[in-house]
Amino acid sequence: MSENKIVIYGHQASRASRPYWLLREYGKAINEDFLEVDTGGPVTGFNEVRDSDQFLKLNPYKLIPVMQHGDLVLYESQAICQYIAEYLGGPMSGGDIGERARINMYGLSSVTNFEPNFLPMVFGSGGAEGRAKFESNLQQPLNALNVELQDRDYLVGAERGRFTVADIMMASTIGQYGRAVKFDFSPWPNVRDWVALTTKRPAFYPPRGMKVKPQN
Ligand SMILES: N[C@@H](CCC(=O)N[C@@H](CS)C(=O)NCC(=O)O)C(=O)O
Repeated sequence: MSENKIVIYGHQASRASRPYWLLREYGKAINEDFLEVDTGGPVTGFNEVRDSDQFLKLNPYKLIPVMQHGDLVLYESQAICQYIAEYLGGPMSGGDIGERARINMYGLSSVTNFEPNFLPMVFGSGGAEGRAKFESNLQQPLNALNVELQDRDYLVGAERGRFTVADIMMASTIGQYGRAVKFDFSPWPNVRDWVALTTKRPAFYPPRGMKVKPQN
């Protein structure tokens, strides 16, 4: 990496987990290769960092994650993931304009087709009735993804595909939240297999000792 380390504002128990997962896939170590600024998170409670003038200058929307790399500042977790993959390159990034476009498509699909129904289940929104509604809303997108995955292991790349940042962006909602709520993927066997393949990767898990709760 350049002398300017990538700095991520955000906690592992937040959407910042997406760029952290990607950085671990690249073998990058926290504090050695990139920096985490612990803002707290929606599960653990936010700390004072997000209210600071410094943070609000970076992201007036006051949301995490935020990435700073030299003079570049980005918010939106999927845009941050795509920048990091472009910056670090290799097979996890798009090899040509078509692959880059498909990666962008999956970044958007993740947060439009899937997140609005998976994330509220994590928070138990609407109780049993809410859960039934979110599950019902997910039928069609999961049918579609099951078709897309019928001849491939990964979302982007020739033939059966290769693991890319697109899988991270999609599995961050479908796989991570789906597993958290014990979602039954069995009606969609191709999705079920892809969720298993992506979320069993060692880099999916924060390393032992990494902060997942605010420190007192
Ligand atoms: N679309 C944004 C969503 C960002 C977002 O809502 N982040 C949450 C934490 S995961 C947050 O900062 N919430 C604080 C709040 O709503 O006040 C992204 O993917 O980065």
